[in-house]
Amino acid sequence: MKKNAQAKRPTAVLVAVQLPDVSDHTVQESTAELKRLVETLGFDVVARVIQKRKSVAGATIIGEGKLLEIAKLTGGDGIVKGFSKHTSAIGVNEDVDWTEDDEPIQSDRTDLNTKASLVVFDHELTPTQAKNLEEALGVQIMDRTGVIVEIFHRHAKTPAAKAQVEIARLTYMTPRIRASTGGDRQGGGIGAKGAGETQHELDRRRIRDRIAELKQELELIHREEALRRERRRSHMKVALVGYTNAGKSSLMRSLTGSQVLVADKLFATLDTTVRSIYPETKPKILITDTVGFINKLPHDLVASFRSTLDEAMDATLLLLIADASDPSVRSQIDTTRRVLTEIDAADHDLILVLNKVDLLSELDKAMMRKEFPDAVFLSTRDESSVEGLKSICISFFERAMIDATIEIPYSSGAALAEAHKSLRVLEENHTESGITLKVRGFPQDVQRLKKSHGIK
Ligand SMILES: Nc1nc2c(ncn2[C@@H]2O[C@H](COP(=O)(O)OP(=O)(O)OP(=O)(O)O)[C@@H](O)[C@H]2O)c(=O)[nH]1
Ligand SMILES: [Mg+2]
Repeated sequence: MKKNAQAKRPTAVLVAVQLPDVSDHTVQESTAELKRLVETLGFDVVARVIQKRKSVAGATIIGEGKLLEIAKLTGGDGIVKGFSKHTSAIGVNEDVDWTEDDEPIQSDRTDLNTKASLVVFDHELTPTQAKNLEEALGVQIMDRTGVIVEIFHRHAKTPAAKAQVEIARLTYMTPRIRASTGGDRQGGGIGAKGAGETQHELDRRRIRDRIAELKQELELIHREEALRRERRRSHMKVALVGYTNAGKSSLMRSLTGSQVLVADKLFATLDTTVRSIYPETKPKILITDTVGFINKLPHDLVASFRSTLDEAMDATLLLLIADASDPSVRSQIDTTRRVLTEIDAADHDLILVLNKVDLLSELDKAMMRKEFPDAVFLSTRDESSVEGLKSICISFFERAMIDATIEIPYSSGAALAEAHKSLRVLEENHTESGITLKVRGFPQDVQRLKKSHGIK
């Protein structure tokens, strides 16, 4: 039953160009990740094509021979119409090195009778390249960015995430409108102007207006979020950051007992969730789950998700979660650190958490412990290891706390309520003039309480 359902999944072919400065390992890692991205979109990947070339310029990115080979998998004729006649018009880069390596296509499935309905390139395609490839291969063409944008589009749940993704999607689509509409008007010739041109302009203006509208909507949402953040202002905030699928949401579940979405998909989480650690501590430790990172994350998406990450940047402590069982764990950690630098969070206190150790052999575990002596090793499926991490977080905050004595007059009920909220009250003594509290908390919180209520 299940097998049948799987057989019905549409199929896709992956294509990557290996540039001279890119190692075999990197290109394998990148296409393996692209495979997971494409699978997240619901496709079975049936073949992987890697071609060594000097550049990704040129009308079709890959050489003519390889294009013909791929066309056999998709049912296309492998020919870009008008290719020889209009080379300059369709943007062939004359300097391209057409030398092809003759490695056969790596097929992930022996049965290639069904034609693939999608070809995905591990590079950003120019609109013209995408159009040429679509013509030659006769099926839908996507690039890495397009795949990620589509996954984000499908997974966005909250109004903020939806608006952010829509902006990224429209920004991605705008330059591509002309190329695809142009394809429908082949008779008019490439670059011809006329009624169609006005339509493009109209479409583009509509998109620009829609983007402006969405940005306004987002602005409002962000203001509300900033207010909410302000209300729960706390120095005991921990943000879970890391590569997509590392297990951030699973850890969020085990640390807080909340039911956030966990899924074996890339970019399952697009919305920031904040919950307090369970059982609750005094003051409360808040945990934030965030959107995952990925290598080569398109710039527009990074920009649109920056605001989502504000919540994380607001945290005092970052837990960098990485999947210890993934062969590319090192580059995942590097990517995460790089993104943290980009969003000015590189100097936050950070603990490296290597997750999914249940999938490691004893030998691998020992080797990784040697390589990452400061990391916390755990499995979100092992309660005791999660408890260990919880204690590490609690003692991290305890170290920064001080003990203080505060005298609150009976007239200041608000101050008493705030003390109970933001500090740990160790002792409460009622005297003639008021209440004397012995508290433990962050120096900043003690100061703020005293200052805002004018008390000693
Ligand atoms: N074997 C094993 N699998 C785990 C562990 N922790 C999480 N997983 C699985 O890893 C997959 C991804 O988990 P998530 O918690 O959704 O990962 P995430 O980091 O939130 O991913 P995104 O939201 O996509 O960025 C799920 O299938 C989890 O069940 C673990 O300790 N061991
Ligand atoms: Mg998640």
